[in-house]
Amino acid sequence: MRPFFASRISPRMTTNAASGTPAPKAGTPAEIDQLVADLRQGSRRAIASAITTLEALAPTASELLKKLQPYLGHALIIGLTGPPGAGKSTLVNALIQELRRNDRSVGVIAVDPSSPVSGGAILGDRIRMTAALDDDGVFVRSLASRGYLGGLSPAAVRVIDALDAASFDIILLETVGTGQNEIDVAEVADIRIVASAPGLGDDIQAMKSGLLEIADIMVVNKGDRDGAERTLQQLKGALSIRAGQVADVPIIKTTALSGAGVPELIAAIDKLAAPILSSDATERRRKRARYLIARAAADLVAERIKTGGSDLINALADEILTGEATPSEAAHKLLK
Ligand SMILES: Nc1nc2c(ncn2[C@@H]2O[C@H](COP(=O)(O)OP(=O)(O)OP(=O)(O)O)[C@@H](O)[C@H]2O)c(=O)[nH]1
Ligand SMILES: [Mg+2]
Repeated sequence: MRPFFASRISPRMTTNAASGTPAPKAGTPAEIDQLVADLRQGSRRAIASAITTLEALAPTASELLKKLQPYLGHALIIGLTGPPGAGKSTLVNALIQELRRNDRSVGVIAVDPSSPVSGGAILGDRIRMTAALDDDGVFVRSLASRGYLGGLSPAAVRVIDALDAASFDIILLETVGTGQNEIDVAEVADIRIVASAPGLGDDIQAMKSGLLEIADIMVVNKGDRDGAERTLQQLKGALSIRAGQVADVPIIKTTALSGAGVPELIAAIDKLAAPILSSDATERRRKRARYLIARAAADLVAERIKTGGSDLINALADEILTGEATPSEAAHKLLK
């Protein structure tokens, strides 16, 4: 059966640039236009160059980001998160292979803090083990987490736009969960998959920190391991009491190493994706944009306060000291 949203990607016009080949830097408005045009044609060089520009916050990043906007909204954005070592990268690899069998193109952004502790491996290494590098329907980029503890940095969010504008059908975001400083995967992904696995220590405990709350789909990976069934039953129990929600979150058992369960996982994704993809893409993007504005504003205010604050902030601080205002009232005044 054809997937209901088959790839719209036109045949790639250019040959693969060897990975790591520095693409020419787009600087002038005309060069940025050319970069966007090449990226739209599927040039890997252009995609790589755009991502580098956006990630490094090069001076032209803002201009590029603006010029990508008219081309956004095609991709289904899937967040894949879960504790270190659950097998997320291996699962990404298995998902890529299965999606490519269905002729769907995949862009991957992996925030890769892979520590020796977790037993995780750099995603790039895993992908290199596959044929993905020779495939124009796949683009993988690992981003350093840069102090964002395994979540998405603001740079990673910009990179999504480059992959979306390049018309990838699916964009997979691999992160290690959610933390304070991070752009919340839950806020930018259309579908959130939370992966777990037996043997991560305290099975369900490892899933705390709000991960259960954000899951649209749960995966119990390492299905070949003893204890997978037990982990699955525990998750079922935990999900059934998930606050205020009917427990209809599918739980899929996978063995990422062999690919077992991956077609079932994709079927679960497609089921959730159907209404999302037929909904208004502009509204989905608007929701994301609102969240990003809120984040940027919060970061800006935090930065201003850290660097000594403005007269207004200092005055508000004094209002708190004298009991004139609560912190929350002061925040309201600040945003007036
Ligand atoms: N037995 C078994 N091992 C697996 C499976 N999937 C992944 N692994 C192994 O689990 C270890 C961690 O896999 P990764 O895919 O790197 O895990 P990760 O969740 O991406 O790890 P981090 O990126 O560090 O958070 C590796 O040694 C994998 O080979 C599986 O289905 N079965
Ligand atoms: Mg990983």
